[in-house]
Amino acid sequence: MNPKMESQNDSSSVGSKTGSSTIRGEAPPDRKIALITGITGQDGSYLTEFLLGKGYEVHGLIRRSSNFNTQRINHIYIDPHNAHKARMKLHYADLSDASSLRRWIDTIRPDEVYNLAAQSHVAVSFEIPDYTADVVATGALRLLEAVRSHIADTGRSHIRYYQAGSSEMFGSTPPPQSEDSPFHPRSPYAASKCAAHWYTVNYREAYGIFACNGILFNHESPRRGENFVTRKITRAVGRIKIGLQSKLFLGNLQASRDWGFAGDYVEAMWMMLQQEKPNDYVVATEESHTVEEFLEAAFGYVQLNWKDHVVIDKRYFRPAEVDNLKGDSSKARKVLGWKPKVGFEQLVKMMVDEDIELAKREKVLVDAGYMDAQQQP
Ligand code: NDP
Ligand code: GDR
Repeated sequence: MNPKMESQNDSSSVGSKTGSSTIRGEAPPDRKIALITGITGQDGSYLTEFLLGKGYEVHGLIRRSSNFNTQRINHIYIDPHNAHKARMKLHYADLSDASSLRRWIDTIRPDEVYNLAAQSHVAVSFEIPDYTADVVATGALRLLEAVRSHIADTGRSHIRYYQAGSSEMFGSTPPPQSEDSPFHPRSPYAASKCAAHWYTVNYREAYGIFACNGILFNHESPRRGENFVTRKITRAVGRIKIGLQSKLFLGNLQASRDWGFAGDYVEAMWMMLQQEKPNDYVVATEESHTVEEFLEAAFGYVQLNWKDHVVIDKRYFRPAEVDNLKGDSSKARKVLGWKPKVGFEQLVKMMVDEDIELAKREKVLVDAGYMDAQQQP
């Protein structure tokens, strides 16, 4: 256990007062305040770093879990007992609990709200469709409604809202996909993201809320969840190279994705909320590669042949697949001035390098008898 997080996890909120007082009253008046749902996820951690770098105070909503779920943000966590130094603050809430969302918006009084929380795994959404819809679709609606009613009660109409939309919404629509391409979702996750997209458009049109949809294509990093295909591959490459594993079980290798770097993509989220008018934007590298090409790049980088290690396992095929995603992000490039800095090869190398280091640390634990080498991610 990280002792720093113990004090965070044993209280209902960190570094903040509940009740009638507001957190805004404690912050310098010129400091912007952001509220992030999904702060413990891949994007939440990069966005928090980015906003702290811009001088923001960042509040994250975390959900209760039986194990600590803050690994991705531990390195930027400052104990709330050092309240004047801690500009990232965490609070318990859940997208399935409307009361918690409204309460924290009233207490934090944010300038910007980023809704990144989701059951974000496409294959898992076929296993738990009802829950996925509740968090991804209705969760977004609950948060929008909390923002709307907060504005109605306080008059704080300058508040801005970002919705984490996905290229999965395009589903079987052929590439290149832009803001004008029709949605044809192929999973409960994607259908739920479509609902969240249209709730966001509706709250913008109906109530004049500054609400934006970012339609982001796949973005990865060394912090990517270990059961998404890129990280699953780079984790395996690291462990195979260090001698902790020999086989990698995968599903469909022919699917093609437009893979970018998460650190680049969170900047686009922020840029959307700095515009004069709210709008929806596709964010993508405009380059697509198959899973097989990712395998070639990742194994090839450390002089391994993926064909010696990969075993096709039917359990990783989905009931409906999205075959080919390749974005057209010309609107984001023109209007926001955004463009990706990290290319495909660089992304693969970054992820493999980090996962080799991680495997080396695992090897020390295995050799000392503290870990079973069979414990594969
Ligand atoms: P992750 O799966 O890494 O993170 C998801 C976050 O949501 C975690 O912090 C998770 O908490 C939180 N969460 C899950 N369920 C709930 C809930 N019921 N209430 C509150 N929080 C919850 O996703 P990413 O960071 O990769 O993605 C961020 C967002 O962007 C997601 O909405 C995703 O669907 C979307 N997206 C992602 C893309 C990508 O390529 N990464 C592309 C397009 C869209 P915990 O840590 O406790 O699990
Ligand atoms: P995706 O990402 O579904 O695009 O959703 P994922 O990495 O899970 O799959 C990409 C492609 O790889 C194929 N695949 C496998 N996928 C996984 N997870 N595990 C395997 O073993 C495997 N073998 C082959 C898949 O079939 C698929 O075609 C991600 C998530 O981050 C979403 O939240 C986000 O909205 C979209 O990207 C854009």
